[in-house]
Amino acid sequence: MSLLLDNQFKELPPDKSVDTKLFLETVSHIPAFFDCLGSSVFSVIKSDINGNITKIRGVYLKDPAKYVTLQDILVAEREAHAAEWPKVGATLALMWLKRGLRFIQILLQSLADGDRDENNPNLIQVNVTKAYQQALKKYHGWFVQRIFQVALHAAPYRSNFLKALSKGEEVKEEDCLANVRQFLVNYTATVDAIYEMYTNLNAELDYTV
Ligand code: EIS
Repeated sequence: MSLLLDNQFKELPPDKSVDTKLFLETVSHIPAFFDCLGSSVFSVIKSDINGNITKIRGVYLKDPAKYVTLQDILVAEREAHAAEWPKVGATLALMWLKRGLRFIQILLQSLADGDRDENNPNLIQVNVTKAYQQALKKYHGWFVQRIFQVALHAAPYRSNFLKALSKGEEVKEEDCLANVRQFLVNYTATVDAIYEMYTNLNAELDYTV
């Protein structure tokens, strides 16, 4: 069974609200995936994403009945921290987490679409760079952009990456990509819904780190 299919995102309800508990359960499987990518540069990224998830979970567990959806959390924090919001609490953690999720979405979509460097068909640098430019680059100053360059050099070969997505099992490339495409349906809808929520609540910030 593929790693991706084991941890499918659920279909959203018609109002596109994201259930906090289900969301946290599903994203909590993502950090472990970094361990199979090999390089220690990925541990920096893993701990950043882990930190985001821990922060959102911490808020949720304080009052699960109050924070049924992610929007419930943002709205409550807007009321509680009017001066600092949205640069505070789980609102800030989810603001960054969604960018990492968007990065993964664009990377997987690009692989599924068959974007590749014809001269180096087993490299994924074109796919990773596309995802970085669209999801993260504008939020990074020169230093973090340098970290990206290091991570880019450490990116696995396409064949190894697809194998890792399939939990180390030898599956045919086409079968793996079919799994990726299926995974992307609810995943993309969820990430889109979170972006839309940040726009609607005017919660998006564009400072650089
Ligand atoms: C935020 O971090 C915190 O997350 C947030 C709060 O402290 C806030 C305060 O302003 O800062 O500084 C972090 C930023 N996070 C801001 C940078 C971390 C290192 C990022 C290095 C860039 C690497 C780009 C990725 C290259 C990957 C190559 C992959 C090859 C396969 C399947 C691979 C998936 C990769 C997913 C990459 C996601 C990167 C996410 C980075 C997010 C970021 O820029 S709070 O913390 O509120 O929770 O306390």
